[in-house]
Amino acid sequence: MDNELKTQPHGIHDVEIQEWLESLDSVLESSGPEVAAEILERLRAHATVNGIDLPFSANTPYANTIPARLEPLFPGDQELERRIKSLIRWNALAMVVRANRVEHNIGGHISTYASAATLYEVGFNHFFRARSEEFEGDTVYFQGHASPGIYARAYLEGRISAQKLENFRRELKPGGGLSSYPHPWLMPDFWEFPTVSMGLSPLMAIYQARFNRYLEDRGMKPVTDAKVWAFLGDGETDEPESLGAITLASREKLDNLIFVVNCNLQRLDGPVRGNGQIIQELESAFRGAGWNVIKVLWGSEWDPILERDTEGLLVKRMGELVDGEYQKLVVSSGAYVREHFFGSDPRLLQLVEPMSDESLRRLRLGGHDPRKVYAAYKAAVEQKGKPTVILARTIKGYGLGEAGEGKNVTHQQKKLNEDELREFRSRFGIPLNDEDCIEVPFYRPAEDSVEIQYLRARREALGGYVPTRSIRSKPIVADHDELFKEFHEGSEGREVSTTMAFVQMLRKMLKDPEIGKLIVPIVPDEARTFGMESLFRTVGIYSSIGQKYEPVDVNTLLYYKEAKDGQILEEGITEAGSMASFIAAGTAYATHGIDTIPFFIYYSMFGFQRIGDFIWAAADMRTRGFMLGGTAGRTTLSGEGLQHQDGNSQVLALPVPNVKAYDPAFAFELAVIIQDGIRRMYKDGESIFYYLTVMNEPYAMPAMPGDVKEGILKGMYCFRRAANGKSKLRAQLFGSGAILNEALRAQEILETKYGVAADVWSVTSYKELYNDGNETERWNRLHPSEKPRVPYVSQCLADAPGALVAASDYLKTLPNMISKWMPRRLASLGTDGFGRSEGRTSLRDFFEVDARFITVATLHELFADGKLERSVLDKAIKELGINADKPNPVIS
Ligand SMILES: Cc1ncc(C[n+]2csc(CCOP(=O)(O)OP(=O)(O)O)c2C)c(N)n1
Ligand SMILES: [Mg+2]
Repeated sequence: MDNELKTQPHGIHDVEIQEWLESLDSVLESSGPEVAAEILERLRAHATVNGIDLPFSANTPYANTIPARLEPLFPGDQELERRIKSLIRWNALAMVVRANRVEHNIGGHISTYASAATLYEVGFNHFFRARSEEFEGDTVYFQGHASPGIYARAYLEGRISAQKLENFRRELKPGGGLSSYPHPWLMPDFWEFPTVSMGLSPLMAIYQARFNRYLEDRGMKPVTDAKVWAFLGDGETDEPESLGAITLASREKLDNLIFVVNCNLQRLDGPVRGNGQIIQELESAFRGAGWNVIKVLWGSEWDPILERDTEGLLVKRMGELVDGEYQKLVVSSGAYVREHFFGSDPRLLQLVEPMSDESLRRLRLGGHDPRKVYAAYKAAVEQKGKPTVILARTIKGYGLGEAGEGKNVTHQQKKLNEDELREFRSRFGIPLNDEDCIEVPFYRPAEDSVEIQYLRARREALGGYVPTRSIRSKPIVADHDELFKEFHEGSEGREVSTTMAFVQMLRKMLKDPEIGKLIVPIVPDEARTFGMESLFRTVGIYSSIGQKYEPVDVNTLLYYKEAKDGQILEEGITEAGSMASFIAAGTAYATHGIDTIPFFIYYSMFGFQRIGDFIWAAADMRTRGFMLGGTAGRTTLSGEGLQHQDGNSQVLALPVPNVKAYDPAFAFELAVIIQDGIRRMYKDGESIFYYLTVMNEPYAMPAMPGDVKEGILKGMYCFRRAANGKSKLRAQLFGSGAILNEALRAQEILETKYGVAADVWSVTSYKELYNDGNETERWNRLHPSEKPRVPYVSQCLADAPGALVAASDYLKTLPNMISKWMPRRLASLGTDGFGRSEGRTSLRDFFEVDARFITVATLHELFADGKLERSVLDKAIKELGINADKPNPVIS
């Protein structure tokens, strides 16, 4: 009776709503969910036609996506799995607490894994398949801060020793330790993917899943049902990279991709969305992007209450609270939950009347309930045609109780007092007495215990241990001399740019019987800029669905050809996405046992500067391949101005230890570097990758002047000696990239006008020279009683007379950093400062790196050494038309 009288807003009687709900229930029962969905869809269309303005919402109610009645049976031994998980929880906590007892503030995280333990354990026991000879295996990106839990599991699995665990975050201790986070560079047999710089792994996982499809569609690996799993934090989703590529995943129908977002509603400082609901926000973003979204919000204890709630009041109430309120409930008593959550409506209170306060406090969340998590994972791996995201609600610091559960400070909690340790021990049933427990020892049951036996059996059934990294590809064999020889000859006067020369090399490599198939050209919507459009037709642009349209330029020779077995990854305007493809292709030697050779060519300013952190991750991951910064050089790229003209990237490449950075001037230099790079990476298996700047300024490519290969690779060689080596006035000019031509012109001016005989050196890599110099110095310092070694730069210049002048299209710091190994003072010219929209000639005047400025710098050095009259210098400045009072390009 009561109900009938109640009204909702707008004067609707509850009974009216009840009738609609009941008729839907009966359709559901008699005809099933598909028919019910169809009716609702028709109803929605009918409403729209009749002018009803239905608010758009991509959200579903704040409830589990999979209702209890559709849950599959849990296939494992739940109690045993709980015990194993508890041991892992304990050891994960122990390694952080112990590490911080030994060394105050060494860091580590407890609460992230504490919240995610069930999400991982269900995966480890039932889903993550290992890589093997027969099966490529699943790919798992672990949340970086959850690493203690992953180590603790590997300890139980017998893969990591107690000593290593003891040395968590103390990698330099005898016997080694464990890196703070997943770093393949530091633990190359264990970790595969660096994930701790947040936002990188979701994007990398998407492109990894797409690259797996690319390999299948090109017939390079068998079609399998292997999955890519990415575990993320809910706070992490605020990084633009996290959601930045989710539409690619749905567009490409990547049903081999599963995101698991650990929604503990907290990040480092506090709630992710105190005043909102992060789960609903993510649901609408992912659903809007076409993903399958599975929410795992409530644990099994809620099911009977939900069942009693025939009016949908509880689900409605669940959707009313903001995250800040939910967080408060986590840290509150059962009585508080009753009053503040259920107390909003007497009918809700009635639903939980028979339950004690304690049982209200113990109502679990979905992400802590293995049955709910299993159901979600099973649905995710069975999903067809779409990627899946699982939004699992958890509690940050779960199980830490007073020590941090659900508290704002929990992210950084690293120490527990004695009571807190005992409490944690009791809660998870760790068999340690009160005394032992406060020492926080690692605990591993005997090898023949049921726990260890079960854990091993589960992993055996899933093919082995995860994570494991191993190199599975076979080295390539040929040396490809024939392929590259043509480029040693020069262009016979024809003017070409190094970019054009590169594209020619690429075309030849694509035809090579050994490496042709392995090449993966990657472009972020820039192929035409680099003159690569001819490749569209010859090798095709990869498209998982081929080409459903007739391209507008089909009648031309170089039409835009998309194909299912296309080789080019034309990524569109996303340097980050392209880099993620580069990483996937450049690590396929480990993930797939396939030696794909990526060539990623892009606008050089948008590489190291824009996506530096992805490049750092690529380095950590031991990625192999070639990055080509096209349209490079602050003065060589004319017209484009301040945001395009790159004088930075050769400097920004310095900190990445395993990047070989070269600024070649000529086609033969490029050929030598690429050929050697292929040998080092794909034959000798070195964990290096290359950064090559290529330019768009056309000039005649000379032939290789003798055998200078070694010099090219080491970083410098003498390209053209002075005609008159006996001259009194001598100089050494160092040029790189397109600026080498300015040095060559300066050589002529100096000789013809001022009687200075200059040798010209091509400096292909300041980075190589710098590393060599430092390494030599270091060796000498540590081996004082041995014959000192001589840096390569010093060797080259041992007998080189005269003034020293360097010019490059990058910052002056590049030449300056090797000057200390030169026999005398060095004058450096470079392009420090903001670019300008101008032509090359004006730009080189503006930045003072052209032949005239090189000439003046040389004359000035000779004057400073007392070898030249000041009047000659003064005259030269005038003669060469240099404005001595022009603004300083660095700050103008
Ligand atoms: C790019 C980046 N910025 C900042 C950090 C520092 N940081 C580490 S963990 C963390 C909070 C993580 O919150 P969330 O993603 O919700 O993960 P949770 O620990 O809650 O599971 C922050 C800010 C980082 N690791 N990476
Ligand atoms: Mg979080």
